[in-house]
Amino acid sequence: MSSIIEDVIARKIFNSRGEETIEIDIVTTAGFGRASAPAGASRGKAEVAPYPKEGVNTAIKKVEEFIGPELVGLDAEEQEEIDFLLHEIDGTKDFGNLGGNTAFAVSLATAEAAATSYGMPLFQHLSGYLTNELPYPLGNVLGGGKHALGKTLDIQEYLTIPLQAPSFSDAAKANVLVHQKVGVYLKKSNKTFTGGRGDEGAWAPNMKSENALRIVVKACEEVSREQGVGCRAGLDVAASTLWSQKEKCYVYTRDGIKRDSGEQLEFVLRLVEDYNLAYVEDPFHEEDYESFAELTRKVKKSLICGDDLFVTNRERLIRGIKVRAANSIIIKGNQVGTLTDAWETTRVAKKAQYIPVVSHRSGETSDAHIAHLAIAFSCPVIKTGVLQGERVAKINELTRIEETLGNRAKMSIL
Ligand code: 2PG
Ligand code: MG
Repeated sequence: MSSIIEDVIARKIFNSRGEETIEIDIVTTAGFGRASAPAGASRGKAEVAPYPKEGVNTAIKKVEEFIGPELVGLDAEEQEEIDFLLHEIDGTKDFGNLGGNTAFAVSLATAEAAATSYGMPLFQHLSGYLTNELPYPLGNVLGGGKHALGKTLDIQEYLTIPLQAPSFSDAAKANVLVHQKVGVYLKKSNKTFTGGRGDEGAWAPNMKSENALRIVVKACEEVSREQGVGCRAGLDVAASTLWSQKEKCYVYTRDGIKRDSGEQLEFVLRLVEDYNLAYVEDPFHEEDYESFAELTRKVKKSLICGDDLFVTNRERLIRGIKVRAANSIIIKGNQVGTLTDAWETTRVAKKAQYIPVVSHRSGETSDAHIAHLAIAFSCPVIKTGVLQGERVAKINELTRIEETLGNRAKMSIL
């Protein structure tokens, strides 16, 4: 059998922020898989633990002492069994023992090792030969919050999505053009702008929330006119990072404004309407299911997406579905730990007609597997930045997949 696991190797590498992270190699009789874990800066409270509390070195030791010996001899094709085993070895509810990042890197490397054992691309190994739909790229062009230093924007991410792009490569190009135009406008409107960017390659100017949104929307409209790709703007408010539990309000430090829950709802709703936003992620803090539900009821043509709210966790999603909080969910494998967990949550989302959005994290490596996951999980949207090596690694992988699919390649229906 080509996919029997012969070796498991763990090492420490750096992510795009220079933080240590884990990389796993899985060697099978005829294949090889390598995967590394990303890292969040604005993490949801209910995410699994990223590493054992002693850090990455301990995670590596645990792979060598416990995971490797258990996996050697198993068939890498048995993804569910291996993911279940990772939970068993860990023995906690939140991967506190092994670390969710450790589990995720092992899980993903296993999937890739199985795919290469049979000479298949990862997305085809996971979902079969008929799979042919590419996601729309949702790209971060401007931002601040926890992803930038100093006096910058209160809202974490200003995004663009080209919803009428005829192909993935047209869509990717449109996002780059929006990023470029936003840079030109920022330079014009602010003489002191240095061209500084945040963790995900988005511009990080010192300006007020709504002024920034005007610039992004203008750039989206111009690129749409020039390229015919229907670019619309979106936001990741990452509102848990603005929420003050003590004051019971959202504190916009740069804007010098505080908003209680009702005011936050009005504010976000007005932005959606005035700027025709296609997408709003985490407009409320991670425990406010009610406000999510109220906003979702009031918007007609936008995705309201839960990231910190759901943390890719099936139970949290089910709680949200019951009250129709949000209509979309961010899928980040390392928030739950294994591919099987992430897929299970995606499946529940699809059944409830929530749009799953496979996503990068602010600290990334050049690992491009989420490109394959977006297709395999048939996610109509992938959130993965526009510029910088670790972001374009995913975009470029999707361009290659589009080429491989040839005439069969289609953009998703959204
Ligand atoms: C987010 C992500 C990625 P982080 O909030 O959606 O953009 O940020 O990885 O820091 O959680
Ligand atoms: Mg987010």
